[in-house]
Amino acid sequence: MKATPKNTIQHAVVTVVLAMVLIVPMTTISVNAEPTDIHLGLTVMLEGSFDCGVMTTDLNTLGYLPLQQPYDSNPDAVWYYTGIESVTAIPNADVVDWVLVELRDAASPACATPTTTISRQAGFLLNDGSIVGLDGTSDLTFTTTITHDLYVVVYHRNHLGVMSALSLDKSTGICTYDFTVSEDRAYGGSTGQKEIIPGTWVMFAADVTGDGQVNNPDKFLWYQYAGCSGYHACDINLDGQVNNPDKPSIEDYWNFGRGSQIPQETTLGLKVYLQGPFDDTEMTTQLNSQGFLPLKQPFDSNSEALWYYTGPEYVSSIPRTDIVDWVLVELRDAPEAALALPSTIVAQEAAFLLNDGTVIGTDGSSNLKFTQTITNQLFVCIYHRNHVGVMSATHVSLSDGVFSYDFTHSAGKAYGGDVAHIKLKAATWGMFACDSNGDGQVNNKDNIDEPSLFNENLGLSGYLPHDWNLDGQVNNFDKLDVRWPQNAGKGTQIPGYSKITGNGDNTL
Ligand SMILES: [Ca+2]
Ligand SMILES: [Ca+2]
Ligand SMILES: [Ca+2]
Ligand SMILES: [Ca+2]
Repeated sequence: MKATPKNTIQHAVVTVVLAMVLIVPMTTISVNAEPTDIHLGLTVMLEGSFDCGVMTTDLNTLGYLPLQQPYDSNPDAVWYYTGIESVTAIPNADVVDWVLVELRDAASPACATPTTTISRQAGFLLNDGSIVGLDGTSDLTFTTTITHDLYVVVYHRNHLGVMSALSLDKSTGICTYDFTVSEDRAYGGSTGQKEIIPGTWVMFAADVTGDGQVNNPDKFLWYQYAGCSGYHACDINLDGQVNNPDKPSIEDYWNFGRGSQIPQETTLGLKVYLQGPFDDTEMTTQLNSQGFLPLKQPFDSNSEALWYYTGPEYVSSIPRTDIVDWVLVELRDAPEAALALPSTIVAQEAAFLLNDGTVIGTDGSSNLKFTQTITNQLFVCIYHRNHVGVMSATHVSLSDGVFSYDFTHSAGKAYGGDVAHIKLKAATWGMFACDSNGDGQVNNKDNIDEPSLFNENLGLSGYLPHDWNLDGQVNNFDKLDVRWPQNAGKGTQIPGYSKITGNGDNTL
């Protein structure tokens, strides 16, 4: 996967949240539009520094705690945060360490993915487990608007973060939540946090790399820095030294293999049809059955095409028989459709299109996932190498944890309406075929003007730009049936790529 310069869509479970303040796509508008103060009374415990019901404060007494929040130290960490919280002195002798608190606004915990994050703030963890603000005593306070339900995430720089399994009661403006009293307080239950003594639950130690997993890279890093002292990610028990007391937590018999249960991905549920292979109820899979589908994504084949993309998506074999072809999915982040210009692209990924129109990842089973922060609204573009690309007419909204969009069931589902895609049959719409050169327009350049002339390809078989119906051959079925005369003059309506069409250069 890859890869616009800005970001990626990922299948990986471990991801990075990039923005300091994240805004949920405003799919619904709250009746409580005015921001309000939310006082958080949170309690968590860290496994590393846990000692007889409280936590040690060695980093504090040794003078190792930094005066500025440390979550900007590792851009690859799940908790990477560039906030400017700082103090002139550590305000309280009971401070254990800095923690990062994140608010997510979602209809359910499963939906509370990174895109639902609305605010973050660094604070201090005291030895009794309470989290306080920079003055060392008062509750952490956020001023924000909650549209759905409020979930809270707590990160520590070398422990696995936790998210509340329950939404916080915000009716009084004071939200208390104690993670330590039951496994069910953390999302993921006993895989989300650890019972350290009977009845007390703590955050799992030893994610020294900050990637949300405890595994070999943590162990390797620890051995690399063994013997160091100070404020160090590898000092798992927070005693100021990377020393033997840290070791059990990175050995196989302790937290090895654990991973954060905080929802980290957002799923895309997309449906689109291609006109060429559409066969009354679904699309044909003849390129697949004849073995013509390439194992590497094909969108690097034409640097002049609108869909030119050099990502590394590759499969060792085509994972299922109902795959029609590769498509390229692109995410744009803009306040409205008309402003979703190429400069708003935040991610691209090549994927497989199934014969029922479903878009899936290269693993052959999962929906596409992405971890981008959408600060405005999410718009989705879909490209095919010889069909005309489409963009969602409206922003894509989150439902049950999935950003779902179906381009197929009405003219208005593609931006631009009935000139953006074609009616295949009643209440069924698909992408225009015949854009052989990928410039977003169907005209003579796709047919008789280009060096790769249709007629010169006539009779060839394989994975070919002029095989508009995707049956594996360039033949008169592509040219002589309704598609070419019907589509000549059509062009993509994707913002930034649309042009005036019907310029007289469109006839056979
Ligand atoms: Ca790790
Ligand atoms: Ca230590
Ligand atoms: Ca074209
Ligand atoms: Ca054909």
